[in-house]
Amino acid sequence: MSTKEIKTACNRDCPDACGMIAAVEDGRVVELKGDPDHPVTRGFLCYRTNRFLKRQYHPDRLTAPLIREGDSFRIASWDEVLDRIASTMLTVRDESGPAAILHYRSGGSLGLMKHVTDTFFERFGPTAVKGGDICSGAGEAAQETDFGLSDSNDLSDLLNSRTIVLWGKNPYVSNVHLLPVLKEAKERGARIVSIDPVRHKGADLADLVLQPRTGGDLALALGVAYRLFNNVGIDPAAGEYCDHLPEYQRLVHSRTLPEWAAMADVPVNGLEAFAEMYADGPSAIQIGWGMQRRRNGSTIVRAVDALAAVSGNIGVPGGGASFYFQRRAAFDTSFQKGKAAAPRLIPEHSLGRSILSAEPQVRMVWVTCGNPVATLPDSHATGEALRTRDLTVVVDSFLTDTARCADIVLPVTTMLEDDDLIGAYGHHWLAEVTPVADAPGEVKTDYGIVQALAPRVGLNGEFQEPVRAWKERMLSKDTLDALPAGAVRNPAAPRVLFHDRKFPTASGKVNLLHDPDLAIPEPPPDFPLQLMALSTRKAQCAQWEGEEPQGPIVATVHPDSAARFAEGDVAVVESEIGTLGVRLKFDDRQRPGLVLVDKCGWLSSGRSANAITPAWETDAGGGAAYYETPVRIRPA
Ligand SMILES: Nc1nc2c(c(=O)[nH]1)N[C@H]1C(S)=C(S)[C@@H](COP(=O)(O)OP(=O)(O)OC[C@H]3O[C@@H](n4cnc5c(=O)[nH]c(N)nc54)[C@H](O)[C@@H]3O)O[C@H]1N2
Ligand SMILES: Nc1nc2c(c(=O)[nH]1)N[C@H]1C(S)=C(S)[C@@H](COP(=O)(O)OP(=O)(O)OC[C@H]3O[C@@H](n4cnc5c(=O)[nH]c(N)nc54)[C@H](O)[C@@H]3O)O[C@H]1N2
Ligand code: SF4
Ligand SMILES: [Mo]
Repeated sequence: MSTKEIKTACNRDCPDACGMIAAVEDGRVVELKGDPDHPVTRGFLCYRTNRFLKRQYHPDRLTAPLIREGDSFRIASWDEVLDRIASTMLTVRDESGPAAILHYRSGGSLGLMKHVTDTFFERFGPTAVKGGDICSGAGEAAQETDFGLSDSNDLSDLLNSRTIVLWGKNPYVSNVHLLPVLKEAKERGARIVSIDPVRHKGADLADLVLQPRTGGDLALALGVAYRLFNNVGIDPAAGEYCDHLPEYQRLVHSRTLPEWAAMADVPVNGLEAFAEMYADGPSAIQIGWGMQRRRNGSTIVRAVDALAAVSGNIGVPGGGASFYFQRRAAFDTSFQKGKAAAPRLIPEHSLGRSILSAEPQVRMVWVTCGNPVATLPDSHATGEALRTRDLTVVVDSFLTDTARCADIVLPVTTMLEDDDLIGAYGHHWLAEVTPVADAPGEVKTDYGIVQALAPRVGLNGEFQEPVRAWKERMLSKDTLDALPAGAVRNPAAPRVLFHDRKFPTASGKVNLLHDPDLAIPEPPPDFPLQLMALSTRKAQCAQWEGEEPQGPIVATVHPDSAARFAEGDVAVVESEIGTLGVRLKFDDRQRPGLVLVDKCGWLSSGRSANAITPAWETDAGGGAAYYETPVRIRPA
């Protein structure tokens, strides 16, 4: 049998947006490799996508629509499910208005064609959509407030840095294609600083490691700025491109350096060493996504931004405060208005409770590219909310925790069967997702589902166009024609962001943080520990490759945090909203006070940290303060 190699791209919720090469035999992918010609992928894939074929050809894959019958599902025809969905959509719109329908989309695929599903609900309603963003909302809000937008210097510009700060970022797990760039920068003499309350492998790369208390980064950033003001000095030109410099300076001097270090719970000489390395620039800060998932998360990112700005590290090669790459910047999605058009927004961080208490009622929910029962805070409330609507439709390729709460489950393609375009949030390259595998059974793409549903609810025309027409609407023809040969760098993306020191803020200058709430949230005395459910290299959020682990989830703690227990004990981690069975693992390199588990375990396997994670919001941007969950450990 002849094997064909076809280029495609990974569409998963990951900063790297890898170029892939699929070896295909008779419509079946037999091997997936990293594209050696993709400048960021460099020929390798991550742990989870190296094992994607297990998922692709898993016997549990959904291949036909399912409809609820009592406590279980039966297989149904597309006609039956689409007729039922269409009739509910029309009735609910008629009786209660389109705000009674919620279209919820998460990051199962970052493909641009997923915007067409949004557009379908916008044209039909507009319906309600999610408000805020649990993943990166707090950090994006911070950067938009400070700089007017959130974007980055070119990824390769890190090779111009003398100092690179991994501030709350674990590239070995969540951003593996940053590693070759960091290693090359090190070979060229750059020093790396890692700042993370959690000790992880990223520390192995670092010349300096600080483990501040969680949320203490605000004090740490202000302490470093203190040292700059009092020693080497800040950028003499900072006043020309920064607003609120005098107020910021007063803020920085409102505590002494030892006081800032104590607030952050780092040694004074550690803070000083960090400040010295940072001052010896150009210095680039890689702001991780983790530390903004806190109640003071947006303020932390604002403090880091301000430090980068006053030290002269914004708008220069080798500098920057990189939180995000504008992955949609090359695409024209003006055919939809998004949140601006929605009649109401249901906050994502508290989706379940917000649906349950919404007035007027949310009667129908459509979930696509997401598994919110496993991945949003307060799993039980999310499940109850979905189970108690007139109609809940879930579009997925597996019977996830969320799909189990649906009335109708629609089987959808995987990334190897989809036809789409992507940008990246970890670099500036664009790529095309090519259908390299035949879709099994009656599986459709998200767009195929919209195409079949549209005529049933009176929407025609644009939703009958071929995928290519949407792609042409979104991307210039030149770029589109170049993509089959491999990734293309977004021609409009900056090499050095803000190189002219002009910022799209109201005044055209950086808006320096100057009046923050300095309080660092503390756990209450009866729940003295903090649960942090963090990314694992073995899973993409709640998508485990191969088999999902079974048995109690492993909780890693400093031995002092579980003094009454022995390593390997089964215990119960308890928060104010629930309990989670765990197996304890001791690690004395971790900070006492933290309980570390893998994120997005399944509720149905008893491994969901989100079952005990309350729905707390970040200080801006509608993020979820996942990592602040106060807990205690008790015997099982
Ligand atoms: N293997 C794998 N890769 C993934 C994912 C996955 O599930 N698995 N998920 C993807 C997704 S959805 C996203 S959004 C991205 C980003 O995914 P994340 O895993 O969220 O990204 P990180 O930037 O590594 O942020 C996590 C780090 O933040 C640290 N952190 C938490 N609180 C604090 C704090 O208060 N201060 C400091 N300094 N650090 C703190 C944590 O200890 C951890 O090391 O990665 C994607 N990549
Ligand atoms: N406690 C805790 N919880 C967390 C986090 C944490 O750090 N701690 N991280 C959070 C973060 S950063 C994020 S981004 C969220 C992620 O939350 P989700 O986006 O809900 O995460 P996934 O488990 O990846 O769910 C995506 C689903 O989409 C499906 N899918 C894949 N491709 C397609 C497609 O083309 N079409 C359709 N319709 N479906 C598709 C997959 O099968 C999968 O079930 O989780 C969050 N949850
Ligand atoms: S999940 Fe991320 S690192 Fe893994 S193959 Fe996809 S884009 Fe690359
Ligand atoms: Mo995310």
